[in-house]
Amino acid sequence: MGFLRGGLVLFILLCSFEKSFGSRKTRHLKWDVEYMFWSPDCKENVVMGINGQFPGPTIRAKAGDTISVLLTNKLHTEGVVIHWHGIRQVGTPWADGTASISQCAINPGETFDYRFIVDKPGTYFYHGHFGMQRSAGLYGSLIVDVADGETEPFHYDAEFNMLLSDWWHQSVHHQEVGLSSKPFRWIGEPQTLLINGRGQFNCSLAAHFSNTTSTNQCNLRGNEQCAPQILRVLPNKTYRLRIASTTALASLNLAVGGHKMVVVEADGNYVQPFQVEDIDIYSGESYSVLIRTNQEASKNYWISIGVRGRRPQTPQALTLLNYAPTSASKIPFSPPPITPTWNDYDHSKSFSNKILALMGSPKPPRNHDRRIILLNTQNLIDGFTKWSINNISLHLPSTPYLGSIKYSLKTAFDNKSPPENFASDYDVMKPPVNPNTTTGNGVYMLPLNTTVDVILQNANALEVNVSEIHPWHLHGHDFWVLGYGEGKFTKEDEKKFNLKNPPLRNTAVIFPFGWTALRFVTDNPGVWAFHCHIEPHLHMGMGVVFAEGVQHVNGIPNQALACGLTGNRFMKTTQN
Ligand SMILES: *[C@@H]1O[C@H](CO)[C@@H](O)[C@H](O)[C@H]1NC(C)=O
Ligand SMILES: *[C@@H]1O[C@H](CO)[C@@H](O)[C@H](O)[C@H]1NC(C)=O
Ligand SMILES: *[C@@H]1O[C@H](CO)[C@@H](O)[C@H](O)[C@H]1NC(C)=O
Ligand SMILES: *[C@@H]1O[C@H](CO)[C@@H](O)[C@H](O)[C@H]1NC(C)=O
Ligand SMILES: *[C@@H]1O[C@H](CO)[C@@H](O)[C@H](O)[C@H]1NC(C)=O
Ligand SMILES: *[C@@H]1O[C@H](CO)[C@@H](O)[C@H](O)[C@H]1NC(C)=O
Ligand SMILES: *[C@@H]1O[C@H](CO)[C@@H](O)[C@H](O)[C@H]1NC(C)=O
Ligand SMILES: [Cu+2]
Repeated sequence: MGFLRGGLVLFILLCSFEKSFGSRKTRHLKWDVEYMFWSPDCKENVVMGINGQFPGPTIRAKAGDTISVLLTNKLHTEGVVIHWHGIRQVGTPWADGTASISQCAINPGETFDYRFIVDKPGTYFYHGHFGMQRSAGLYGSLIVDVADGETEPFHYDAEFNMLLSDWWHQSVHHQEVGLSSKPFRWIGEPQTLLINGRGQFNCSLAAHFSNTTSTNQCNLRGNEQCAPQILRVLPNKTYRLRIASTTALASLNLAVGGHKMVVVEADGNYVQPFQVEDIDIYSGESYSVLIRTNQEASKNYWISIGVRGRRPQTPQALTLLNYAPTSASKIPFSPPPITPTWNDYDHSKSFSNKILALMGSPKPPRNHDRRIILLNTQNLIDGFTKWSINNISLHLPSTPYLGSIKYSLKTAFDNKSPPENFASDYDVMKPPVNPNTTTGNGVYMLPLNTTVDVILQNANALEVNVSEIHPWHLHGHDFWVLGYGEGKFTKEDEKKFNLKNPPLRNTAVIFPFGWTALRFVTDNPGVWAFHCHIEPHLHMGMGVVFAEGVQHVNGIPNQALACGLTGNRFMKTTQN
């Protein structure tokens, strides 16, 4: 009797457990990272692949799931880490995958268990975050569906995933040496733009529409590594395109010939739906757009991606929207959509300003506790070209901050707090009067439960009348984008902040000679990188580090600490 009753209670407990947590899974993955031959753009090269794939495998999970990636470094001579871009890592800051910040790089032959919860549905991706390994091809998609029983606030019949990147023929090692040489050698524009790791160099899928005889028509059978993935659709349906950009450099614009797009998600957050002909997407961003297949089904349509914000020297990336039952080999009747002029910033700003939070999204606190103004400048150190933030070019320490701050290892990095503003007489419209700057690795220490405003202030680079686009990405958080403006930010500009429905994002761009205002609340103990997502810019020092309530972080795995000064400490404690 007692046994039966006990059994019944256990049964009821199990049922209720199933109900609340039953759908939450741990998804176990085993990955090997290695260099391999691949032909991303029909020209064979060396890429950094995962389990023999490029791009790496797509992770698909449901909100609330735990992801466990047992990552083994099969590179022979360098460390590796992987960052899960857009995942906030609440409670697991050591799994953020930033070398020198959240963990020690994983040495050749070693394995690290990245274990974290994906708490929010959305379109995300992952990528290397050590040296310039993202440029070497270490990336893939991470898609989080709504939890069982939940629904998205929009309807669609099916979806496609489009991970966008840019590709150079020169090796990443060659690129890194060039960037850190005197005089500096710029990497130049990419040879090819890739969609899901596929592009075509020295031939065009749409050569017929070109008036130059130098453009060859691609001659692909369809099974090549560089053959485009065609989006096969049925008429009169709604498709969700999940678009993410992990480019090293290029700002992109995407359009679907003959079809309008309705933007519904940005960086894993729902936005108020709005319709556009094309979207701009910067490195580090993601969007979901809906398209309706309401065009003539007897034709195919181009999907085209082109470069913005820099004088383009890279052909458009193309693929086809193929309506069943039309043959995919049928060339569309009109040329691919034309990318808006590279320096038509009004077009870009108009798009950015349309992005607003969906009704019911969390609203920002009305006031800030602290305001950090970050001036972005291009500089020189002993003749080496750098990027700096408030006159400091970030040079990461050998001991990761998470461990060194947790264990108060004061000699691990510069304890002086970096500047929170810049000289009021600095003219952002002119090249720096004195271009000289210094390297540093100080940290902005942020107490918990603080509302922080960050004003990103763009400026003139070293060359007269040149100011570049920088997409800034924050780890560990989404921030509200309160506004964009021209010239130097002033106290007056604060009145124009959008506190009503600013979008939550993890990446926001600063336009040339402009500023962007962000707000976030320090509610996630950890050490978080905040940096320009352009790979060579970060490599040249364009980033800062925020430390947030690190004393509340418990359970850092020893493996994340096994280098630098924390490495010594870890060895001592295990010997005792
Ligand atoms: C481009 O393709 C043409 C024709 O297929 C070939 O002759 C030429 O060598 C190629 N150029 C490069 C740079 O690969
Ligand atoms: C090719 O030339 C025709 C006629 O001059 C022009 O209408 C068309 O826009 C051109 N196409 C491209 C891709 O330049
Ligand atoms: C799609 O819908 C349109 C209008 O609703 C209709 O005219 C057309 O026949 C439909 N096409 C197909 C293939 O169902
Ligand atoms: C900048 O540093 C260089 C040495 O790297 C020096 O020659 C130059 O005078 C400095 N410029 C200024 C304006 O201080
Ligand atoms: C950066 O540092 C140099 C050298 O100390 C100084 O002359 C210059 O004014 C500083 N620039 C800014 C933007 O603060
Ligand atoms: C955070 O700070 C606000 C006011 O600054 C206070 O009302 C609130 O209780 C604090 N929350 C926590 C969790 O400490
Ligand atoms: C920079 O821009 C200003 C204003 O548009 C112009 O007067 C000046 O000639 C430009 N200078 C150079 C070097 O291009
Ligand atoms: Cu940048």
